[in-house]
Amino acid sequence: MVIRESINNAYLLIGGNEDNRQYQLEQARGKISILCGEIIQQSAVYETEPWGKHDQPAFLNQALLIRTSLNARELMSSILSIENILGRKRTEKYGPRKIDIDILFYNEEVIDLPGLQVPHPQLAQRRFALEPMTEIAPFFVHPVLRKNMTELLEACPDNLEVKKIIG
Ligand code: PH2
Ligand code: MG
Ligand code: MG
Repeated sequence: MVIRESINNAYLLIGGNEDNRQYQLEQARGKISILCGEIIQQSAVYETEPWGKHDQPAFLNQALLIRTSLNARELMSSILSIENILGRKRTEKYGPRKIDIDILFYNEEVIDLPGLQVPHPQLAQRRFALEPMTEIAPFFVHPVLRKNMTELLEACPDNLEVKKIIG
């Protein structure tokens, strides 16, 4: 019997603003590639002004495209365990964190379950997510909003600073 694993594309956004931010992202990429799936594409790392709660350090953010045989729930639970392994403490909403891994898109699927909403419901309001997404997938169309990343970025009302880190 031949069992074929399904292949799925997921766009993730990783980020954090505590301790050594580059090191946390590096650790996250390592664990993601082992526990979730191969990283096919990655954006530059961006330093981004904190969104939602201003009195905290700037974040680093990066978008990834992974190829995964996990379904969306399995992917979410692997992500939660990676966040735990990397020492994420869940405290205040929008507050500081060592590492956050969000599923932005899972194929072109629309998923609305407790604790698992895909596409990420606030993507269009967040320049810190749209800039890195536009870098790696400018023509990827949002399955609900029916606009691509370039169009969403152009229309994004968020003007918090997002700058590419060189080197
Ligand atoms: N994540 C948040 C809240 N605010 N701001 C930036 N710049 N980057 C983030 O990743 C971020 C945030 C909650 O998940
Ligand atoms: Mg988040
Ligand atoms: Mg999260």
